[in-house]
Parts: sequence; structure tokens; C-alpha cells
Amino acid sequence: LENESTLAIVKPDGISGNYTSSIRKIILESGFSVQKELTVHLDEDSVRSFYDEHSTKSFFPSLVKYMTSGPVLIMVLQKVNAIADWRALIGPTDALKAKVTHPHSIRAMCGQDLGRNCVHGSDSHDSAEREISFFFTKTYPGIEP
Ligand code: DAT
Ligand code: MG
Repeated sequence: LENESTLAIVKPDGISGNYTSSIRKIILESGFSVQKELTVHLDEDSVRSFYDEHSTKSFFPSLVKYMTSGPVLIMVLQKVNAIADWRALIGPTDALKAKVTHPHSIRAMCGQDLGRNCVHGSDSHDSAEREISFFFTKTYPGIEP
């Protein structure tokens, strides 16, 4: 059993709704360690690039608007089975459904609907690697080398 890293983001509604400390408490109590973290107000190009897989979807413009609406907290979380365990903790994409089917999930706690679901989690090993290096490299704007 080896440690694994995943990318978590507290999205703008999570920050503005003051859920950061509750989310951090859940993270630590669930056995994750926070390897790296960064608070940043993403620009549109960064969000477009981060969510490139969704660029052809009809909701893409609203996703970009939402993710640039305020600062976000980006974290690298580490534990055994971090990727699947973090996805399980945040719950389903649709926060409205999460409130019914996964009432103890993070998205049930602080999300509003399908688009505005307050947190992100990498969905696979490949995504986790891509997403961690997307933000935590010397070349990402806003991060000091
Ligand atoms: P997840 O964040 O659970 O991995 P995803 O990768 O399918 O979900 O989509 C990325 C984000 O885009 C998601 O967190 C919220 C938004 N989104 C997804 N599907 C949507 C839809 N049908 N309408 C509006 N926003 C959507
Ligand atoms: Mg996804």
C-alpha cells in the first residue's frame, strides 16, 4: 500500500461561503496530509486549459465564469488511495443530488447545484498527475519558483 497524491480545489463558492476550515478539518480527520497548497484567483485561460476535456460542452462558458468568480484554494492531498478516497468524500458532481443521496459528502455540505459544487477532485491517476503538475510547476503564473 503506497501513498498516492490527488489534487483538491476549494472552488470560489467554497471560499466565499467560508467552508475552508470545515473542509480542511474533514481532510485531516480523514487521514490526508496536505503536501502543497496555494490560494489563487484563476484567470480564464488557466481555467480553460485546466478543464480542456470539457471545452466542447455547452456548460463550458459557465464553468469558466464560475471558476474565475473569486479565489480558489488548490491543495495536493496525500494518503493511501487518495484519489478514490477524496472523490468518495466530495460526493457526486451534482450537489443537489448529493444532498439527497450522499448527505454527509462535502458537496452536499457546501455545493449549490450541478455547476457550482464547491470542490474538485482528480478522477484518475492520469488526471491527478496532470492536474498536480498543471499548478505545481515553476512555470505556473502566480507561483514563486
Ligand atoms: P467532476 O467535477 O465531478 O469531476 P466533471 O469533470 O464531469 O465533474 O465536470 C467538471 C465540472 O463541470 C463539474 O464539477 C461541474 C461542471 N459541470 C459538469 N457537468 C455539468 C453540467 N451538465 N452542467 C453544468 N455544469 C457541469
Ligand atoms: Mg472531473
